[in-house]
Amino acid sequence: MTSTEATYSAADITVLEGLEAVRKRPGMYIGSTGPTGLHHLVWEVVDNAVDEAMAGHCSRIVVTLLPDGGCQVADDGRGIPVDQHHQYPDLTAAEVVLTILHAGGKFGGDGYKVSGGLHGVGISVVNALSSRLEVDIDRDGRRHYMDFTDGGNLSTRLSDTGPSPEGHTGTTVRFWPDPTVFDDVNFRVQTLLERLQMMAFLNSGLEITLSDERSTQSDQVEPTTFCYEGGIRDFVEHLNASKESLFSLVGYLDQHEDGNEVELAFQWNTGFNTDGLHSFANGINTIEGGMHEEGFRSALTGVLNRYARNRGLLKDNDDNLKGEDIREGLTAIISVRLPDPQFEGQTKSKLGNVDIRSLVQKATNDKLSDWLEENPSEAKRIAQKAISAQRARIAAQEARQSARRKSALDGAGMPDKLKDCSSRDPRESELFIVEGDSAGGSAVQARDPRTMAILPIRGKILNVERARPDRMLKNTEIQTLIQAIGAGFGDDFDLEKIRYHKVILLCDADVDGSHIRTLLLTFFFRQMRPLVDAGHVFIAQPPLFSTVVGREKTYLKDDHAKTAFLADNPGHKREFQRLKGLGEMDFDELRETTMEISSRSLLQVSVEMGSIADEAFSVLMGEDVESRKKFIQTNARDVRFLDI
Ligand code: 0RA
Repeated sequence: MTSTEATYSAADITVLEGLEAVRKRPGMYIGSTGPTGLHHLVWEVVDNAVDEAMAGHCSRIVVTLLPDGGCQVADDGRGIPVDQHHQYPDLTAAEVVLTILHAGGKFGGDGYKVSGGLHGVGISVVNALSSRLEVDIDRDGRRHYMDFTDGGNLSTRLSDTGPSPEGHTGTTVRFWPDPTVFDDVNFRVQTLLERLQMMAFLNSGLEITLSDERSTQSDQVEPTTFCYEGGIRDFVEHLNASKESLFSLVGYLDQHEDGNEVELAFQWNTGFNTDGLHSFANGINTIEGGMHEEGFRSALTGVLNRYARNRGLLKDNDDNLKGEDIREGLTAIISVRLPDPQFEGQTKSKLGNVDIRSLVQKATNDKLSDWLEENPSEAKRIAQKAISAQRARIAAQEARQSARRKSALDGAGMPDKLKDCSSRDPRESELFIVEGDSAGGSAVQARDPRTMAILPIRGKILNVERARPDRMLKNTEIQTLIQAIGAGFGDDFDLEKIRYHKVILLCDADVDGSHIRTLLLTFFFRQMRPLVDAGHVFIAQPPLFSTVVGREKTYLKDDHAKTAFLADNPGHKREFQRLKGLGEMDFDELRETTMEISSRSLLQVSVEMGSIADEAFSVLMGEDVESRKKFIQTNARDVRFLDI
């Protein structure tokens, strides 16, 4: 952070426009008059305070949502200048800053080396869009006050109201957004918290507090203070907190040159995501990326390839690591500060300054190489992870190609284990996926061979939630499933090509059976989602009990069904037979139970279930049997029984 001496005065403030235009076309200045625009007012004032912090003059910012709907932003910066303005001899500098558009001192003056570009429309915009605005300025040992009404009309001129607290300087702005301008003037705590936290991360050591004093609001919170001595290092740690990091160290480097600054923090986690790179320019999240990201990506790729070659981790014949291999599991923050940021792109959040690319590239080249030398065990783990990502990428590519070749051979590629049905009409064809070879054998005998196909699956299939595509495709059970269904997988899945309109999972009614069923559902949900969404996936469950009523055998699904049956039939004296797992059933039992049940009441994993939030699904998919059971119990009502 650069410190500028207090040579800045009213003379530096350049004046561009009046406030009328802002009220006529608010969208032009703050984006919209919806929630985004409303919160923009807060960012504008806070950005001014953060600028003071970046100039080295402010260490605390307190944002308070006032009981009557106003918002107060207090900082301990130098205070807005209170002297007479050179261009407007009748006005003080503070009055100019609050009433003349673009008079923040950021445009043209050299008072600030670096400032936010996106929100830097000037604090006068906040005034223009507020029904009331009040300012307290502590400066030169005196307290000053002024206020405005109805969109920036000076109501109480800047006046000295007495001494300021001993040694205190700073600015406090209170504003009440104009309800005739905004659709809704309620601030949202979560929106404010998220952004204030981000600002605290990007300005190490700066303390930012949010306090909500609105009594009638339901989302009232205790004051929250953000302050990060580690800055973007803490940001990376925060982003990786919910993940398993590859090593505990967070890497960091920075470089200053010609008034530009770049800061970089990074850590890898054990996951497979490649989208963990976040970039900022002058504190603004450049979600569309730009030159700083480009510079970093290309240098990162170069540095790691050189490292892996020099250490012999990559052999002469090995291909270079691709950027995506290296970025797998990377969480990184790039923060650059520059005097004249060019924001481009659809949402004006792409940094266009070409100089920044070479600056970031150079900084990363020099300093990341050093960091790798200084941290050999971390460096090795990063390289190893990238190499395994590379192998996975190549293997997945090959597997996809061979899967495509196989499906091109149409039918010829059907797995041996599949006992297909003779019908070629998918609408009447059913695929029974059966747990275990012996159950598969019985099912083959019990089936109607015209419309029912049987595919035995051995044991636990791979949890696709925890494997990259290449490993998934190496799994024979998964290959078999993909071939049998015949419509590809992942992004290439084509619902038009499915060979069966019913894919029915037959698993034992025990814990293992439910685990296997969950793994299969996970696979369908992740890799053949349209199949689930279109209602083609079913579960058949063999009953746990049977008993005889009169001359008829009755099947009872589970303990619950048995209890209910006894309540309905208090006089029932006959024994209950506990049925065995699918694999131990003989031909007759299987025909009498499973197939019977499967054609009468099937549990359809319907769109309702598919639309249960993804996170619920991940609980369902987890290894933890208890939480899965609990999930199934609590969501049972979302799962529809289908009678056919
Ligand atoms: C113009 C010039 C200077 C500071 C500010 C504006 C300023 C604005 C706001 C808005 C909220 N808090 C603020 N703090 C400062 C430079 C002052 C100097 O050179 O002493």
